[in-house]
Amino acid sequence: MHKKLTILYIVSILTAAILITGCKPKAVAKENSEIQLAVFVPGVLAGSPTYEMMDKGVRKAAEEKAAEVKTVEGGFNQAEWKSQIMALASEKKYDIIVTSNPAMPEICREVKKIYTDQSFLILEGSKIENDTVSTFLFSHLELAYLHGYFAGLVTRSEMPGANSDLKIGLIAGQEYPEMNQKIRPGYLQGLQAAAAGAEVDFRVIGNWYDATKASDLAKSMFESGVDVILTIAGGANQGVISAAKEAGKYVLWYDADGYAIEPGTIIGSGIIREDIAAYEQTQLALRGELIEGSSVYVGVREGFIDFLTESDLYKSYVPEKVRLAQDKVIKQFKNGQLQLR
Ligand code: RBF
Repeated sequence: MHKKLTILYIVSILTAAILITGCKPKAVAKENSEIQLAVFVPGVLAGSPTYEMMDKGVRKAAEEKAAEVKTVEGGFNQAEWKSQIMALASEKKYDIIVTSNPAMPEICREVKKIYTDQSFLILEGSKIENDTVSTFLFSHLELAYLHGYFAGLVTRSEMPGANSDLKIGLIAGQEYPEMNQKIRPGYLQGLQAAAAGAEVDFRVIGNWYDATKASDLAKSMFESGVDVILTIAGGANQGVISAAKEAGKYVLWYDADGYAIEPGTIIGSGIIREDIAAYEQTQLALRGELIEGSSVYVGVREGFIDFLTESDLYKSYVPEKVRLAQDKVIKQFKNGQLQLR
């Protein structure tokens, strides 16, 4: 009798466990040939390397499993993104919709309230409690710190484009929480570590495509004593490059290898490995192992963020003294001595 009760007890616990875990459906659990994935680009692919990396990563994982991918460019009218995501979800055929930028989690959560079976993965997205969408976030504090530190070394240096003012610039497409709470503070913190008392001139374009406005802003910044600008403005970055080239000043490229775009003008480049994040998370989804509401937060130490120092162009335009100092701080992030989250 006692034994029977124990068995009953174990069976009921197991049933409860199955029911509880069963409540958290996994993203994908089908035959590979039936799997269809969607990538939603909140903007356009051209000129925004992180979006291109996302698409590339999803496609690589999909190819390995013969799954299909549909990529939709949402364009620059942000008011349309929600209805575009809603339209994708209403098709009820995409096992997961992958997208990227800090504004997307909220939009996807709202759509998820209506299409409850639709799974989402949002790169560059922050989690909330009891989340219904999966997010993958990179430490912008760390990447911006590395740029700020490098810009501090440059503005203090004897490089041909550097003047005696300790002033650096940051141009953003838009102001958004990640920009104001992570990128700007990280950039300033890095700058102060390399050049105490130096200033950041921060300007906002108001969109992610207006290269003419970006160029005007950059010109006025250079005229006011800025010698190096970090530009985070998608397609509008081109305007910053042309202004810098004309003025003999410098540009930092934030999140993808930019050295070859304008050698000698783009003298520093960071990278966010959004392709690897997209690839690995899509692989998880394709195996049915991406748990809804999961979140990941990574930085330099985990290998998803870096400042690129191996390029010959970097080596030829940046003096050794500056490179050695930059190497030191990168190493501190890599070995965990420095960590900003
Ligand atoms: N970054 C881009 O490179 N291109 C874009 O079109 C773009 N659009 C954005 C729209 C919104 C609403 C927000 C919040 C951010 C956008 N970003 C864009 C910034 C992007 O998510 C990321 O922070 C930066 O590209 C730096 O990696």
